[in-house]
Amino acid sequence: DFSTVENKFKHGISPRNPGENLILRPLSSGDFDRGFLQLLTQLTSVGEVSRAMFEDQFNNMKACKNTYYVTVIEDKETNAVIGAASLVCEEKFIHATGKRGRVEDVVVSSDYRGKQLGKVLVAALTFLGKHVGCYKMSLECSDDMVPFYQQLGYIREQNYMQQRF
Ligand code: 16G
Repeated sequence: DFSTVENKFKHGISPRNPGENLILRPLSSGDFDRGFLQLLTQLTSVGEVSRAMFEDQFNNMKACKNTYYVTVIEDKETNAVIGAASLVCEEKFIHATGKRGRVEDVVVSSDYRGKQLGKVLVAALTFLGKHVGCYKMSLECSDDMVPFYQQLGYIREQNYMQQRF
């Protein structure tokens, strides 16, 4: 029931109806051939990922019950994956053995920007996180993306720290 998030969109767009010929659905193993990895290169470095590596990782994630909700938008006309984002649910001891939800790897193909598709992806995953019982949702983003996430209910808080290897 996406009705609670549907008022955030213009022109009748919503997670249920992302646009003409577009569908929002979970990642499938066949998305290797629909340009899923090529799409991710628009976000960051993907590296050399063979079909076997992709399938292994797909199965690893699937084996982690209720943890990885990798979601894509497919253009049914071209059979291409043109948007993607993941909800990752992290199990905790705190918050009465609660779950923390993270929005990760949000990307919309350059040809499809300005159609509210990022919003569709993040709103759907935020809704899903709440629905599966996450006590909070969080994400990391660049300064220029702050207003985008604010409109979806995210509040800037604390510091993001990292160390790279
Ligand atoms: C952004 C992404 C994060 C992704 C990272 C990749 C969102 C909300 N944030 O921070 O999920 O993993 O970029 O960049 O999509 P990296 O390759 O520098 O880690």
